Amino acid sequence: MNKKFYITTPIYYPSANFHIGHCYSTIIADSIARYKRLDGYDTYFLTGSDEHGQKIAKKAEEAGKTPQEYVDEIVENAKDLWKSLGITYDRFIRTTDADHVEIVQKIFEKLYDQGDIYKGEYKGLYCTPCESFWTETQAKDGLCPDCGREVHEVSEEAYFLKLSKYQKRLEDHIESHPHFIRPESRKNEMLNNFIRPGLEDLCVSRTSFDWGIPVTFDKDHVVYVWIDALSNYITALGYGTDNDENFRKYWPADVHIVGKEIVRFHTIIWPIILMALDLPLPDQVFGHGWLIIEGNKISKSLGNYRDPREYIEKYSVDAVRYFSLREIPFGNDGNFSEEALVARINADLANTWGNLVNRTIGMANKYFEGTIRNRKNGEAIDELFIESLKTLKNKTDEKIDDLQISKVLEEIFDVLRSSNKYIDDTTPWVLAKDESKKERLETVLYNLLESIRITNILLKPFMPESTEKVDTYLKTERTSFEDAIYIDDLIYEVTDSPEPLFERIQKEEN
Ligand code: ME8
Repeated sequence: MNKKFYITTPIYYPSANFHIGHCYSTIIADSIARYKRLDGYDTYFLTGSDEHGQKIAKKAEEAGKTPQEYVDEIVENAKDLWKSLGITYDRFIRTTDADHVEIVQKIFEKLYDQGDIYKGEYKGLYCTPCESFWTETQAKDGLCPDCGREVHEVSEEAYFLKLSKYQKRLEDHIESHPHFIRPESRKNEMLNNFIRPGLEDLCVSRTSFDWGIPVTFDKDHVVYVWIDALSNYITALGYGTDNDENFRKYWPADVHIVGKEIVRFHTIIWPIILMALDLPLPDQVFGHGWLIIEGNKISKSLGNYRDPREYIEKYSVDAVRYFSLREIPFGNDGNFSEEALVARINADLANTWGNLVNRTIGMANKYFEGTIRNRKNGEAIDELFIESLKTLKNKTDEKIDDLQISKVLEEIFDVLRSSNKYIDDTTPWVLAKDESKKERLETVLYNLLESIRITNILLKPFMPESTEKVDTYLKTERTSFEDAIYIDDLIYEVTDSPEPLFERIQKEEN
């Protein structure tokens, strides 16, 4: 049986249309899912929307809609966005889906029945835009540490989850599973800033609004945010239902991809809910950094962004995907700007990849009418080059498993760059002038086509549209992941009319 791979993104709040920050996490998760799928893993990729809560109810009211109407529209828009980005999710879970609601209610009941949830009184500081509760020390000067806006004091009857009971077990788990929280810096932050100082029990129900999943045994309460939201990772797979085949197959998750601000919830609350349910913990939670625009996090509450479709329409889906995957070392914060996007397109996609593909196919047509065989007229310079093709897949596998996404692309683009250098060093146009060098020339072009074929296979998860184009240029059938090896006896009959793979983008006149 194939090995399984289960990857998730956060489920985003449909309080406004999704922006390039949401695209960032989703493109990365999609690319990893595609890579694993192509590499033979039985893969499940989950994304979705986190639809309940006071903030969404308020937004709906402002818009003169019911909460359900409001989120329906945003979710439709999000699904359309994911389609235009080529996102290949297996399920888009909505926390308003009937199966999710039913199982969250069961989970809540179970935790209550076994004494992990109890009734008490909640007093605290609350940031409405962020839907976060804070302690006095966290909300310095009465301001939300995430968005900087004012928090206000609230007090109401509420149910609580006993985080404290599981503190020691959680600490042991994190210490004995060094990859559970990544990157390393976030692991230390969780341990030192949150877990070791002592976990306070968590408020898991509210009575001050009703846009949420009702608590079955106490009708004034709705389940408050995290039990509802985090459970999506198992309810989506049919946990707790008769139809739990996916759950048995895919759980525990191999990786939850999340932004750094919600690592805390995924590495403290989520594992504790799972421990209380007696379920295995996810293998890894990766907290990535933020895309920053002009010094600020791109965010729905700040509204400092444009519709991502504008960039897709202007520069192509693969350009947006490539930029998201390549520009920022995964884990760090990084700037998003149109200028940086254009610089990436020009330097990597047009000048390096596109140029190699179009130059090589042009020469194959010019010197051999498009048909290239390996004449095995090798020279010393070929050895290192061919070696780099042979070892590329091992390197990308390793980097994918380590979730170093930008490094995967760096490895592939290193080979593309050295392929261009191989052209400059072997000077095919000089070989072409000498009839006795014809076999050497054909061998050089063969090696270049092998480089284009192998890199193209490995680029498929990241840039599905352009790699499909290159397949039609090369017209080879050896395009599966298993074929990402140097093969020495193919016969290429390449297209005689390749469009430029990527056009260089000229600076816009102001
Ligand atoms: O937190 N840069 O939803 P949310 C990079 N519903 N990533 C960004 C980003 C940015 N500027 N802005 C958003 C929630 N993201 C909860 C999650 S999960 C069980 C519940 C991405 O709509 C990033 O993945 O606020 C971040 O964690 C997520 O969107 C937050 O989305």
